[in-house]
Amino acid sequence: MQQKKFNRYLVTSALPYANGPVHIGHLAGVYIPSDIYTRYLRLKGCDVLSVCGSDEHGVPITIKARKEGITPQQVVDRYHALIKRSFERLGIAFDIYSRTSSPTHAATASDFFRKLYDEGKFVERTSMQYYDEEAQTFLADRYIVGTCPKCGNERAYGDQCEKCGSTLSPDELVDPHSAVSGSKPVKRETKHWYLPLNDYEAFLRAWILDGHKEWKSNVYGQCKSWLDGGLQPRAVSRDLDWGIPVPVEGAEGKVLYVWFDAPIGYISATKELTPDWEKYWKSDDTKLVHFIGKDNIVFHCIVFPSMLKAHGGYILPENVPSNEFLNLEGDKISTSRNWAVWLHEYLDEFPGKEDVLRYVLCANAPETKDNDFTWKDFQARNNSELVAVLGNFVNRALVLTQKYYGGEVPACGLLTDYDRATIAEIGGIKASLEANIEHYHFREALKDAMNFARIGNKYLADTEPWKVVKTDPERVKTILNIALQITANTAVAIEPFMPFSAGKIRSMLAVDRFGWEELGSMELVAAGHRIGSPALLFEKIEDDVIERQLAKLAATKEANLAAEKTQQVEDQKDNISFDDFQRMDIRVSTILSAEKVAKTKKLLKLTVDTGIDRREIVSGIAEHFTPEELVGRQVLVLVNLEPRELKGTLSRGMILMAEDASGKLRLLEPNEKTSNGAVVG
Ligand code: B3M
Ligand code: ZN
Repeated sequence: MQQKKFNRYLVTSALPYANGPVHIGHLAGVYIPSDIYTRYLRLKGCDVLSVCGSDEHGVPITIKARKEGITPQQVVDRYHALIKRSFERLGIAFDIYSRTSSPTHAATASDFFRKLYDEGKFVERTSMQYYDEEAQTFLADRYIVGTCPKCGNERAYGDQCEKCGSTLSPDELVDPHSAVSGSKPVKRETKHWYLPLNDYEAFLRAWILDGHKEWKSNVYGQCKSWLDGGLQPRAVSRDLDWGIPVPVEGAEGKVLYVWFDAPIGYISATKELTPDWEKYWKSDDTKLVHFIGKDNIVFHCIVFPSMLKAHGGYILPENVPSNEFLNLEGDKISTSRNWAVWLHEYLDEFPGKEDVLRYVLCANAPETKDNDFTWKDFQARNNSELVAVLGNFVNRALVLTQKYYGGEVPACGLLTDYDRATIAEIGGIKASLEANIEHYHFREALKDAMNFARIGNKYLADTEPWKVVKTDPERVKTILNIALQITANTAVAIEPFMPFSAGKIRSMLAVDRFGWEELGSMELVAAGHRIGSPALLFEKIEDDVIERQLAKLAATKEANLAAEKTQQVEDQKDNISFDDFQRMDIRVSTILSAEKVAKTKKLLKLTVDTGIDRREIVSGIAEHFTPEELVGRQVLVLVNLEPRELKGTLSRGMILMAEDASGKLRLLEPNEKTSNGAVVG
């Protein structure tokens, strides 16, 4: 197929929700691939803009605000700043990192909606939605909680049960109630505007299924199944008080659906970046590429293109090279369960190792299938690839040049066949490296970039200049000249992937910049040029560093387990009258003796002083308490419970216990020594 000629590039990266920090899954899925691609285009001198920003609307942000008792604006202000700073620290070089709470975005998204509205591109529909009469607000699905019909989880949401993963609708919940006020919601009629995606099916089929067969199979396949499943009209407004107000009369209390407004954020960010924004968004010699995670494919390949088509005048994405998901230590990364390696924490705990994370997340990227990040692999790749190959090669080339020639690049003399073979190998990498980047195969591209150092490392090991220098110093000049040219090539090749290390190599070579077009040349550093002082690019990561990270995750897992167990609270029982309660006779008592009941796992036989008398009580607590730990304890006893014969003992009463959702039992003891027989009321 004839390759289309593009004169400029517009690279967008999915706008991270500003309701939490960025983690390694976001980086591996979206931001590192996007940054590699953008840096590469810039190095080649292309006209490229890279836009991103915080996605600051939507229900998750309002839930976070409610949970913390702050405003949504305070939530997004906190996380927008944290995310923006974290990206900067990791060297993710967007041309702009904006935010969808910006005035430019509000105007852009409103105008976009208004144009579609005025041109009758929406379908208006009324539907019955859940409404909280106490809080006087419509409830988004996530704001309705109840019992999951599939697994009985009593804290399932109206859109999803986080326990069994089922996708739900509020009507499926048993005993639905409002997460805002706790009251039982009622159904109330509400009007919304829908984009009739079904009207764009033919266009999408032609554009994607016929026109973009080259898209990654995971993306193409998902689009095909959406299209084969038949597209439905999709609501583009919501009953929420946080978001961009729907810009039409009679729409009080309604905002643009977050997935309508967010992609327009790419356009508003470009507007904020340059007055020439239309050249990028409206000329069909612009190559528009969206970098996203797989859960955003439908919005970037079906919904947003349909919006752009409906609006008219905009180009469509040339490619949407979505990655799959990255897991952590074999488990799904989860913000709510704090199961993540947070970027800002990594940057604080591993100062100077920004490129190590960039390298590992690229080398391990979930490009075609979900992949797993482990700290052991992080350590192994750092130690055996970055330290032992890249760092070792560069350091030897520079240190030997310092040692033998006082830092002056020696002239290259006669070449051996091995030299020529090595130079040819070096010259052959560029084509593969470029092709892999341009086809979004960044893992393979990184291997190509690392091949410069691999070949250099082997060249020095094979030619052993430290030995040959004693017998043939002229030969060593050629060897080190070649090694320095390979070092310079390495700096060029790794720049898109590891910009910090590329910069360090350039400064150690005392060269400000290399042009991408020079990649493969063996004359990047001229004979006689004086290099700078060598320093190690990477340092070994020891086991204890990894152990600390694994311990941190273990503590998180422990905390999650405890939280899960105590999270489910028994529902309140039906009310009883005061008289009912008065009929119970509960006394403070002391356990005088305790023993296991033979042939049972759960039963203990206790002798108890109730202040009224001494009596035997059989209690099913043997799996929670040893006899020893009970003797002498004061407990509360329901003394007027009908006596029962249990395993040969007449049990007269019940020891009162507290049992949490995990089934853990706890004694209820008076807060100080109390006389037996004291009445509990
Ligand atoms: N805020 C990211 C997500 O789904 C979403 C991307 C918007 S890109 C326009 O995690
Ligand atoms: Zn469930």
